Amino acid sequence: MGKKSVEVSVIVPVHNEASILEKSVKEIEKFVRKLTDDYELIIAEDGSTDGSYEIALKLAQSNPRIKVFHKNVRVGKGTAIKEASMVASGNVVAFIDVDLSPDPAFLPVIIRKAREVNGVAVGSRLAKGAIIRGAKRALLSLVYNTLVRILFRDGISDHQCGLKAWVKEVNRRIVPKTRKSWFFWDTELIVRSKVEGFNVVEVPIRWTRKAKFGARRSRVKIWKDSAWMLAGVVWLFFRLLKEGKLRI
Ligand SMILES: Nc1nc2c(ncn2[C@@H]2O[C@H](COP(=O)(O)OP(=O)(O)O)[C@@H](O)[C@H]2O)c(=O)[nH]1
Ligand SMILES: [Mg+2]
Repeated sequence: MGKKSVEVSVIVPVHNEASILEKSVKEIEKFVRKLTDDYELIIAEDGSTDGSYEIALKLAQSNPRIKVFHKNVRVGKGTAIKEASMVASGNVVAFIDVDLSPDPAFLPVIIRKAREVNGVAVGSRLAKGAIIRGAKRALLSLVYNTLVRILFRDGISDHQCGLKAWVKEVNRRIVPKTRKSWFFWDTELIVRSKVEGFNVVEVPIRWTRKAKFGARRSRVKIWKDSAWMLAGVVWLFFRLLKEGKLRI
């Protein structure tokens, strides 16, 4: 059953984002169209209790390029993106956080880069000009990224940025292998792509400290999610050793 492919699939992960969803999607589309008209935009929404799903459906009705991937129960950002990727038909698949903390002007940049290196392009906030959030998260993030870089030698300084893109081959070969969800998923995608021999490159992006569409609370629970991410790192390390993909 051949599925007609599009140039670009853009996934937007959403959990309780009713106040910004519509504005954000319009903004994202504006930047995708700078690249191509042959796109699909997949709103990957789960577990929202604020009407985000209904807004997503309304958007999809008004534009056949918009699709909705919905679950009643919250499954986490990672699983949402993974499962949306598996139904995406783009030659390049990208995702961007709906709060547009990553400047959407970099969406075309990141997509072009993934295509250019025929692998994964990872937005980076640690580059010059980027702004990082509050001190506590900045520190945790530094520790986390350093740990991952030492263990997996992937050369990536920011694993958690909400703007990434990868080519179809990565989508076919690596995405289905990912097992971990929530906020660790990105790291697993990067590390697995790298150990399988794909190019993974960082692209410096602009990051706004405040969510662009009005201050809103982060969906990240800092201690709980950090603990999960750390557990994820340990899990992935032993998992890759067992798979014979990592040498120590
Ligand atoms: N589908 C889905 N999206 C989520 C979930 N948790 C967070 N997100 C989305 O992931 C993105 C990043 O979340 P955010 O709260 O901005 O994280 P932060 O910027 O790292 O503080 C946003 O687009 C959220 O709506 C989830 O459980 N499911
Ligand atoms: Mg955010």
